[in-house]
Amino acid sequence: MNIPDELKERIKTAKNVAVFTGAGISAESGIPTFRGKDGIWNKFRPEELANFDAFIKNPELVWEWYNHRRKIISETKPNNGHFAIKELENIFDDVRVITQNVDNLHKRAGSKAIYELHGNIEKNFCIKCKKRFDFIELIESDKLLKCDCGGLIRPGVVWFGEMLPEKVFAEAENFARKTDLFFIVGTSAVVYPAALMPIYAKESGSYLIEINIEATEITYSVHHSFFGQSGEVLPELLEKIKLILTGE
Ligand code: BV8
Ligand code: ZN
Repeated sequence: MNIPDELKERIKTAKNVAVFTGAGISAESGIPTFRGKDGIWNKFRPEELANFDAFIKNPELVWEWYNHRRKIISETKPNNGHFAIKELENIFDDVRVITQNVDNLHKRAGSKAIYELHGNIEKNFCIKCKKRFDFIELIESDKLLKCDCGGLIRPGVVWFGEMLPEKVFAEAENFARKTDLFFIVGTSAVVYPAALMPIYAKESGSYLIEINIEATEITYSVHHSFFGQSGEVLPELLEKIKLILTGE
């Protein structure tokens, strides 16, 4: 793996590091991506399921789809890419994950600072009284669940057409603007406003590093891309960073 000289210099002085992730980082854990060839969207289109109207029109189908995804997630575990990101915390002063993923794998890998821009599939709430129903053992109950107020219980994820959690977004943006290094891992960078994060970082002088199996919408605007599986590239990059910092 070749590290450009400018990146070597940036690594030596970096303090604040963000890792912006998408579905691709969880692919090697066995969770299908959204738009890849085995993407979950291939069977359904976002417009069909990941939006509030679809849930009101056909709550059983949408609930079943999320339960299906929860089942997949419950059988997976973080991969070497997630663990390498966690390990960055031992190298740089302030490392934070800004994720679009709802699968909880960064938390299970031990990352301490995570901004979940699109919510979390294990969180649920009543659409009427907003009561939270986190970590229900939903997997047994394929059937739709109702709150004691009679309202439908929905997944605590951000659907298309919905606002992202304002405080989380603002804090993630604020940190992105303070970073020295900004990693972009396993995302097609087509979903907004999350895809603004790398732009905020670049505007503020951060060095952008993409890790993906192929070129994406963001490739033309990053400083350097490493093409390969994130579960392989990230651990290798971590070792290189350690060597650079020990002067070898
Ligand atoms: C909002 C939670 C408005 C739910 C998700 C036209 C143009 C621009 C924008 C829009 C538009 N029309 C509508 C919009 C807005 C829309 C949007 O951006 N649409 C896109 C599709 C065009 N955005 C919204 O609706 C957002 N809300 O705008 O609200 C508003 C404003 C004011 C007031 C009220 C409302 C809400 C967006 C959030 C949607 N929710 N998820 C759920 O999960 O079910 S989005 C969903 O996509 C996931 O969160 C996912 O993470 C995210 C992004 O996808 P990726 O993570 O990038 O995944 P993808 O499969 O695309 O790519 C995987 C990548 O990994 C690929 O590049 C692949 O090469 C790579 N890869 C694969 N394997 C590996 C790998 N890389 C490395 N290693 C590997 N092994
Ligand atoms: Zn309720």
